[in-house]
Amino acid sequence: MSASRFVCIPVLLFSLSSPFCIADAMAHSVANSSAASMPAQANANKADSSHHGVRLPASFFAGNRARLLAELKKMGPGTIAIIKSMPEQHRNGDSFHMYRQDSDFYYMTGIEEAESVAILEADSDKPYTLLVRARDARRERYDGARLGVEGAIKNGADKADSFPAAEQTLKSKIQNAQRIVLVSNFDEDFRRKALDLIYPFGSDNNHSNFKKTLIDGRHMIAEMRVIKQDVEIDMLQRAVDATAAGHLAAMRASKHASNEGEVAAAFQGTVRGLGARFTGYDTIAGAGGNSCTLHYVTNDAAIEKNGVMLLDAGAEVGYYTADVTRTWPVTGKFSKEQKAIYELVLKAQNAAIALVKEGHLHHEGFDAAMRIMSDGLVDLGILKGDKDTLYKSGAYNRFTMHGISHWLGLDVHDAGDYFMEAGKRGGQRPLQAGMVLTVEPGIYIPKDANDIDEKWRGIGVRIEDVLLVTKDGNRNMSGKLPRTVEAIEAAMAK
Ligand SMILES: [Mn+2]
Repeated sequence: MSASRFVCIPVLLFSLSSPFCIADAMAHSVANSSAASMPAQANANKADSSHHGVRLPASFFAGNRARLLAELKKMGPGTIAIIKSMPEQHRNGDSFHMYRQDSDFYYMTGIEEAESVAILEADSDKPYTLLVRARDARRERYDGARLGVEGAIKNGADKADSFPAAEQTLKSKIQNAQRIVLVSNFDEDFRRKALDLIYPFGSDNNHSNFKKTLIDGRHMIAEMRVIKQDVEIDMLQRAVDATAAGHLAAMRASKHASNEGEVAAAFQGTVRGLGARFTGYDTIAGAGGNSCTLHYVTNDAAIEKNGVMLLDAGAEVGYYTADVTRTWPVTGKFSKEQKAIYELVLKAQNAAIALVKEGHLHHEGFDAAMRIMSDGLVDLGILKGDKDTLYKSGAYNRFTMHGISHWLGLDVHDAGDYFMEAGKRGGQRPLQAGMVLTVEPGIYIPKDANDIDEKWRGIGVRIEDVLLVTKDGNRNMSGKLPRTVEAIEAAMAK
């Protein structure tokens, strides 16, 4: 998915289960399988490519808590962290969106249940308290089993309480703390409640409550998440492999499909069958002119038979999401104009990928890609004038639109800074081994670009791969999925 300019950089620069713990059973399947070497082909042996129910091991979550606790200890005595789960989201009427845990909460706990609160106390030798929903036999017959206090302890908590009694636990932990690090990404009601407990409204004789320090902990966890651990990289590879199988299925389905929905369904059905309970973001399957709408997700228009198909879609496996885009001709054979645009985007992408190396800055790939696409658009006659002048003016941005890279992990636009010096923006962060990022340049000539030769209109091309920064360069985690004109035409001919 393309990051908006706003998210990543101004100056047009960057960018673009079961509720119960099955950790033990699944930990070994993650540890024992070399996910990286799994075949990505749609026709791969089902047993080899299935990711149903995979989970990170309990040691991963315990390790993350230990790292955060070490940070809390450095902040001084009486420091605690409070981390809140994702609230349930209404869809309509009495229907809810399928529940998906908050990424920060998951990273710290591995707990998938709603209405959960994790408390970490730096000064305690039993630092991890989990507050959970009470067991409820009737509700559990409807919605499935709940952890309860016993399940919370089994999942690594030192202490646990269930609501409503847990309200008092939360209150006393806050009362006894001097410094509270709060992480409540999306639960505004809880944030307000915590604030009321930390700084009670009204009078306080000795004002002792008002000496407490409240710290927003989101940035602390974000920085932990930027460098991926080996088990996370394995999980991301699983997500990418399922995604690659989905893209191949979609490419082949598009040859006989009459509607974009059939192409999106081929992707979604394939990855769901391989164990992806969710996609990491809404699938973008735009045919013809819809390829030029960056976040086109309605996917229900008729397919133009001689047009391109742009599919930007990523399976989420074990909470980690892929983010891959391919663009192909639905006929299976690129037209002259489609090929010209495609090869220009590919050249830009290859140049940017070559700059994904330790020590290089995040924005270098963007600069290289934009120069290539700007000059290439002049060569094709789409931009007219002097190459240097046009590049400096940013005229290409009308067709390239977005940044070309973002972090990837638990979130499609994953947590973490792109700039490291206060006041500086624009992707100055040096790349480090263990970072995972996308590289995704695109060129889009919309149908209403009436000043552009008609033969180019309605062609939108984005090519997006998932890159792991390694000690000696990078690994294209989605590199097995056809990417060149020849490889795509060959894959569609099968
Ligand atoms: Mn993306």
